[in-house]
Amino acid sequence: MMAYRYAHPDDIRDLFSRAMSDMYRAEVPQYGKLLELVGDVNAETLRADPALRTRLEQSGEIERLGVERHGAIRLGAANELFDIRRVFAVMGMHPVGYYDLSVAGVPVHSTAFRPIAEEALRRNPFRVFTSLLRLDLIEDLALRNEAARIVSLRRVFTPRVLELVGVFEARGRLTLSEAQEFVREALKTFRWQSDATVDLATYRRLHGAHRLIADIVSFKGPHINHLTPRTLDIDAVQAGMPRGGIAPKAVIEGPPPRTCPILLRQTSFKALEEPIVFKEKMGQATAGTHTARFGEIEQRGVALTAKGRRLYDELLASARNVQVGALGSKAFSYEAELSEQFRSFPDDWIELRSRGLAFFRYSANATGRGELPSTVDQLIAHGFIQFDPIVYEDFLPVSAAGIFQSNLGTDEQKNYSARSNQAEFEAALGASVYDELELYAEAQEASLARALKQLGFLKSPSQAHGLAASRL
Ligand code: OOG
Ligand code: NI
Repeated sequence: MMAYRYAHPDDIRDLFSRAMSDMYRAEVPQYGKLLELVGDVNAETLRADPALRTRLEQSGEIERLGVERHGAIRLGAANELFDIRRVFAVMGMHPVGYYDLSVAGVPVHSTAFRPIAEEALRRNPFRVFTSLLRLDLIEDLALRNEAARIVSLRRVFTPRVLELVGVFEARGRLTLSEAQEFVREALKTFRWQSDATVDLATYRRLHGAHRLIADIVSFKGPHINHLTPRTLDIDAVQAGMPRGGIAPKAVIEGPPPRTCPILLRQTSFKALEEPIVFKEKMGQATAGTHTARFGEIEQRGVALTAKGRRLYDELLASARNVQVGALGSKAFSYEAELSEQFRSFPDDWIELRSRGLAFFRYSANATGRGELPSTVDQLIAHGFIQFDPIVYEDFLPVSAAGIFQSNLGTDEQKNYSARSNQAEFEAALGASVYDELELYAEAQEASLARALKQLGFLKSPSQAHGLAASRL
């Protein structure tokens, strides 16, 4: 009998994210430049901060840093979202979180497909922010129906990739050669195709309703619109971008610079104006341009608990009373205001933990001294247990809206009054989304149980679980 070798989903994801990065580098040369800049800044940051290097080495984060990316796509119809979930599942990526962007004037709702298990995240944390157009937010009924009709006619997946997804679902895995073919075929969904499926007049009407609607509806597929590397020092990259001939957006989204990074800070460069060809009308194909694809970088910090997140949202909302124009007017006063507001957010790992604001990964430490004490706090104080920040693996809706907005190139603000509709999103998805806070809490508890067990402190993880719950 022939012996097959099978591909692990983590390996398929790794292969796919590298292939995607190569494709995007070829499509958007500025992305390649940005990767170089980020690589240089990361190397310099690690050189200048040996403590950070040690921490990243211990947590295994150092290996993932070089390959870490997130991308984003926008889908037009429920069946597309349903099938993309199946495609991502082959790569061990699952929907986490629900983001309602309509509150920020963007007519989509979204989730992030990403790995969930600690092992998988360490291997390659590739994530794709995936949005679904909310047709119900197109006010013009005729245009809404037209948009729905247009997207219903397209097929964004190749027949072969869906066949391979079927094989994966039936057999639970793919052989190595199937996996390679899967990556090649799946990539086609994300590529840039400059021939629009609509004529110029239709494009203009869609564009008039919202620029993003034109981007989603007018093309054959959901081209990847950015691919974001992770930097250890976003302020340095932001400062370095103009020197490399890249124009960044005015302000960095998210929290201000801090000693202990929290959540996520992001900045982007403006979308490219790209040549496209509209569908023929009366024998006449028209050339035009479309702006969709851009570049982004991010710096990730510790995941916050619900309590920490509430504080973050509150402080951010206060700072955002200073409205920054798309062209950067008032950028300085916004940054000053942001730093001022965030002075009340503890910037010290010990306090972040003791006040229950952030999630941490616990590990047993051989250097503890004396008798084993009986509470987690004492174990930490006596050096038996150490704690390290758990990286925030998700996204921030206010930041995402800021990124969307900056690429609209204007202060265009629409306010949709419709309520968020997670139930409808999940119905389209064909699954419920994971709750990111639960995932972080589980990772934290599991790490504590492991550490306690290693110290011989408790016999069973379930006892450790009780201790974790009662003493944290
Ligand atoms: C997605 C924007 C959200 C982020 O990093 O917050 C995003 C999009 O433009 O489609 O990628
Ligand atoms: Ni992004």
